[in-house]
Amino acid sequence: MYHLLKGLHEHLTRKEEFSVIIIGLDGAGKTTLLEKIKTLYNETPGLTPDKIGPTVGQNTGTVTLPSTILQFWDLGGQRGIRNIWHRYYDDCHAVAFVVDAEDKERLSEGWEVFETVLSAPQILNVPLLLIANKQDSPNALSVEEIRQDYEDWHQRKIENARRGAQYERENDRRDRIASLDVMGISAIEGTGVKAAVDWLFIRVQNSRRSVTVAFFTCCLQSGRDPQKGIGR
Ligand SMILES: Nc1nc2c(ncn2[C@@H]2O[C@H](COP(=O)(O)OP(=O)(O)OP(=O)(O)O)[C@@H](O)[C@H]2O)c(=O)[nH]1
Ligand SMILES: [Mg+2]
Repeated sequence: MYHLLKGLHEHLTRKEEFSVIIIGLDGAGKTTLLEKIKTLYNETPGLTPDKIGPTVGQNTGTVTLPSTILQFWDLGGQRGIRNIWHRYYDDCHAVAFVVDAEDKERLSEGWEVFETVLSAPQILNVPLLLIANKQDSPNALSVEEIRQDYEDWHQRKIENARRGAQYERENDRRDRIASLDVMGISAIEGTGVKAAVDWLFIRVQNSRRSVTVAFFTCCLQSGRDPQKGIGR
């Protein structure tokens, strides 16, 4: 019992590291968001917007919170680069999908890409936050308008594809859409950025806790030492 409690204590007080991927179309503001996160949370400020160019590959940033380390992976959003995103899915604990709420012309393109992300089996149960960026712009759609635009787009799509297996898969996706969280930010001004990081932090913590509870329940039932982990 001593080992069990010691293991539980060590497990709960250890700073765990979680990976968050930031994806979305090119120009959505992902790198501006990452750099603003660095400025808000780290001693060394991130790059200012005038120093940021299109991302070819990835950028990373780390934020150390009292109990957790969040490692952000900002992935380039240009068409030719999107096909590397899936390589990050297996190891990520949360997904932030950024849309440019000001660029109405490209919303449909964004939703097409968003749907392929939603349907990736590796991240089916991973917390996913939809971020409506550029809320500082007077032309930006609000959070509610962005959600509505996505729902309308999705509705049109399933009406065009009400057939067999494809329609059945839509039921799973509809559940995810119903519980989809959308938050508005301005990566340039920093408005809403801390709230979005809080959301990601809370969601990865919650998923960690459910894994921890399942793990220690398993150890209690089997008499296994939790410090030795599963499978030894
Ligand atoms: N008005 C406004 N402009 C923004 C905001 N965030 C980013 N931008 C601008 O949007 C443009 C694209 O920003 P990036 O951060 O490079 O976009 P990205 O999503 O990283 O693009 P890729 O690296 O090509 O995938 C730049 O001109 C930014 O200054 C914002 O919150 N408000
Ligand atoms: Mg970028």
